[in-house]
Amino acid sequence: MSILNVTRRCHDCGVPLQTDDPKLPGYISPRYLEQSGEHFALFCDACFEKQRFNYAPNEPEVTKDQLTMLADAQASDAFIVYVVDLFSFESSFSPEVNKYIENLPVLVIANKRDLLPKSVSDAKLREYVAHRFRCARLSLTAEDVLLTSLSSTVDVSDIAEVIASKRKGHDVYVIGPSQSGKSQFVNAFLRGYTNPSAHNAVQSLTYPGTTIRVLQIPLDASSFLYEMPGFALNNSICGVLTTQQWRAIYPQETLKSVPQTISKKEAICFSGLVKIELVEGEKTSISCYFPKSVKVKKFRLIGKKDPFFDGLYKGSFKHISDRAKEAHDFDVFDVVVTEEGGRDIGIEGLGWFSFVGNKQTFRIYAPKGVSIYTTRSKIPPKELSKK
Ligand SMILES: Nc1nc2c(ncn2[C@@H]2O[C@H](COP(=O)(O)OP(=O)(O)OP(=O)(O)O)[C@@H](O)[C@H]2O)c(=O)[nH]1
Ligand SMILES: [Mg+2]
Repeated sequence: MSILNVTRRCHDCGVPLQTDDPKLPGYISPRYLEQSGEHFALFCDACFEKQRFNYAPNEPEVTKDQLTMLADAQASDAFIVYVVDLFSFESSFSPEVNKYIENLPVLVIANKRDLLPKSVSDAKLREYVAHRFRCARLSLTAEDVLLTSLSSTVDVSDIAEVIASKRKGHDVYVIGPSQSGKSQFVNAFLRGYTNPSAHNAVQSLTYPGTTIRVLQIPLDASSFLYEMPGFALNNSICGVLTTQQWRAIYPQETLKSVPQTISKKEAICFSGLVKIELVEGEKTSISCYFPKSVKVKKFRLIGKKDPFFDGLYKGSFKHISDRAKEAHDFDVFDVVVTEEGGRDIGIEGLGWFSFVGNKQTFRIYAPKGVSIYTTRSKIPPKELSKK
């Protein structure tokens, strides 16, 4: 009786897979073949190289219910209180959301100021935040941004006054990404609140036309403040970690800059989550702003050896995502720096590094789906602030 052997083929190009000769079509590293179950789709190394370059950072997912709320906000000329987490918010904008609020008055609460060093001035941070909002096509100035470090005792009566004077009798919608501090703000607001209406003081209601529960606080006889559920963190590092891992990584104290240098043929890893390389440009000093628990480690790249992916394979990093364990679980972005001055490259939800722009090309490996961003420096590099 003859034996039927099923030949496995590349899921992309269809060429039969082989592990003998890397120079011939269909070559796949033996370890991928060993690890894969019978029903896994496999790619030859050549196709895999191609498909792991991804140039379109993800946007946060917004639900239909959230858009229903925003449509009401738009229709009623509401006042928007947009709460962001100063540690990381740069890729948290959704064009869908912004379409609804672009013509509404917006006050930004840039929260968690305590996580950023005191050495950077409030004025610079406010301008930085306004700039990021303008990049997202919301035309704000530094005047529209307030910095806060919210806690269970902080007094927000000055912010309540700003809102009262700017909302012109209209409803207020408190919106923003998950975990940015919206509830913390609303709780602080409630500490100085007296009900000016005949409505219930605070009510958790199913928002009309949706299935989401929302806090409603009367502001006068006919207008309310609504706290909207946060926008998803699906494009943040949080999206590829378990809740426990995310809690363990998230910064608990003010970030400190870790100085490093990077040259060609070197790679810097941020735990087992992100790797950066310098593809073009001179040796560059970088300041790394990552939570303390994220270990910053430099490797030399020798030949075809890649200590980052080898380390993931051997499980030798402290933080590894179950969703980013192998090379094909990572997106690769090449950031070509054309601007001069202080620049940042950040990984949403994990941290960023800053440097002086000098025509470098950085290659960033981040778990698939996690957004990276490049922008002017949130905290100007030391070399520039001395000048
Ligand atoms: N370090 C620091 N932590 C803060 C600050 N404000 C809020 N937090 C913490 O951030 C986390 C999220 O705060 P919440 O107020 O629940 O955030 P939220 O925007 O309501 O989040 P969702 O309900 O998920 O959309 C909590 O653990 C807070 O204790 C702040 O100013 N500094
Ligand atoms: Mg909340």
